[in-house]
Amino acid sequence: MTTMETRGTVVFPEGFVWGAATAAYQIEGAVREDGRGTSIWDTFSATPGKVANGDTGEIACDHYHRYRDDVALMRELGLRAYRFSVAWPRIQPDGSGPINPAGLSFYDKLVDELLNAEISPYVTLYHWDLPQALEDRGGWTDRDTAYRFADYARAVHDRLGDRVEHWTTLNEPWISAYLGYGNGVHAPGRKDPAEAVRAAHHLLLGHGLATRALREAGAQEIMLVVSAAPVLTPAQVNDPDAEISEADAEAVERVHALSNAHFLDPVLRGAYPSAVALGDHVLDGDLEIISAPIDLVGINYYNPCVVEADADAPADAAWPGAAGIRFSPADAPTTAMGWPIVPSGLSRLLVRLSQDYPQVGLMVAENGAAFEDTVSEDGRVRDAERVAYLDAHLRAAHQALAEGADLRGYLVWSLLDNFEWAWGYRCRFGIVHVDFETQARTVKDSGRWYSDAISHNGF
Ligand code: IFM
Repeated sequence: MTTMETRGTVVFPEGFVWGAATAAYQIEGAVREDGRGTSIWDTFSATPGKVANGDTGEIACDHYHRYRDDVALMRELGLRAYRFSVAWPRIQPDGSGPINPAGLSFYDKLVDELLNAEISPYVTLYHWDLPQALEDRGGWTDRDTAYRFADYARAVHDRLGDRVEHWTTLNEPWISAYLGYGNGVHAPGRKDPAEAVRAAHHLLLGHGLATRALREAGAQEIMLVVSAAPVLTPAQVNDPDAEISEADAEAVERVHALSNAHFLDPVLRGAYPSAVALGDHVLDGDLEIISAPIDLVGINYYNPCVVEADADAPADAAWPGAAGIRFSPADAPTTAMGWPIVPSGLSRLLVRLSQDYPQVGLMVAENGAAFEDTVSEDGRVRDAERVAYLDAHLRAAHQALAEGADLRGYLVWSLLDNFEWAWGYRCRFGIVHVDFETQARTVKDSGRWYSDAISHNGF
C-alpha cells in the first residue's frame, strides 16, 4: 500500500457522532443458547464449501458472554455511539409467532450497559441473519416475510424503545438480495437473478412496514443503511474531471441506478429507477408504504464501483440489468482483501447523495479495512495501514462536509475482528484485535488513534 496523504488539522462539527459498528452473527456466538433459533447463516456456514476454512459464527467473538467487557472497552476508547444488530432468531426462533423473552433480555442488558457507559445504542434490526424457518417458506422472495419483519421490529421496540432512540431497519439490502439470492455467495445461497429482484422489493417493503410500526410505537430516529459506492469509470478514479464517452456515462448512471438508487429512490422518492426490472411482485400501494419518511441514510463505504461500456460484457448474476457493462477494480492500493483504497470516493458519494436526497441526513454507518494484523511480542498491534486508512477516509468525510453534505457521524467498521461472512475469520477489520483461540482483546494502534480523534473531535 502506498502512503495516503495525512497533513493538516481536521475538526468536525459540534455534535458529530463518533462510534463503531458490529453485527450479531459476526460477533455474538452462543448460537444455541437461551432458545435462539437457527438462522440462514448457521445453515449456510455449516454447508461445506460455502465459507473459507469452514468457519462459522458458532463462537465468533463470544460477545454474548463478554458483552460487559466489550462495553468497558468501548468506554475506554471513548466511543459515543455503538451500532449493533439484533439477531431475529433470538427474538422469534421461527421468525414469527411467540417472542422469546430470553433473547430480548440479552439486548436489554446490552442497552443498559451501553447507557451506563454513556454510549448511545444504534440498533439495527436486520443484518442478514434471517430465521431459517422463514427461508424454508421462501425467505425474502416471499412477500409474507416483509410483514413478519414488521412484527419482529415492533416486538424489539416494545422492549427497548424506552431507552433506544436510534433505529435502523435493514443493513445493506443490496447484499441480502443480490449476493443472497442472485449469485449465492451469501446465505441463503440461492442463484436466481429474478428471485434477487423480488427479494430486493420485499426487503424494501419490510423496511417500509417496519418504519411504519416503529413510528407508531414512537421511534425518534429511523435510518436505512445501504452499501453505497460511487460509480466511476477507470479514468475518473484518479481524475474526477476526466472526460468520458456517452456510452461510459450511460454505464455509470445505469450501475448507480442498479445499486444505490435501487434502494434510495423507492424510499426517498417513492419510485424505482427505470433501470430496475420490475415484475408482478410490486403491488399497488407498495411504494407508498416503502416511502414512509425516514431521518437518516447510513452509507457503508469500502470502495468505488468502476465500470465502462463494453458491448460484449454479459450480465452478472449479482447485476441483472448490467449487460454491456464491464466491471473492474479501481487502479489503487488495496487492503488485505484486495479492495482498492479510494478515500476520495467517499466524499464524492456523500456530496452526490446529499444533493440527490436533500431531505435526509447522512451517516457513515460503516467504513474500515482488513489488514494482516499481528500482536507483537510487546503486546502491541502496529496497524499503521489502518491508521492511514482511517485518517484518509475521515479527511474525505470532512471534505464532503465542506462541500455541503449533511453528514452527521462516522461509525468505524469494526469494533472487533470478527466473522467476515464468506471470508471467515481471515479478514480482520477490528480496531480491537481478537485472538480467536483465547478470546483475548488487544486494542490496536488504530483503536488508540481513533480514540484520540474522538476526544479531540478531529485530529
Ligand atoms: O463485515 C461486513 C459487514 O457485515 C457489512 N458491511 C461490509 C462489512 C465488510 O465486508
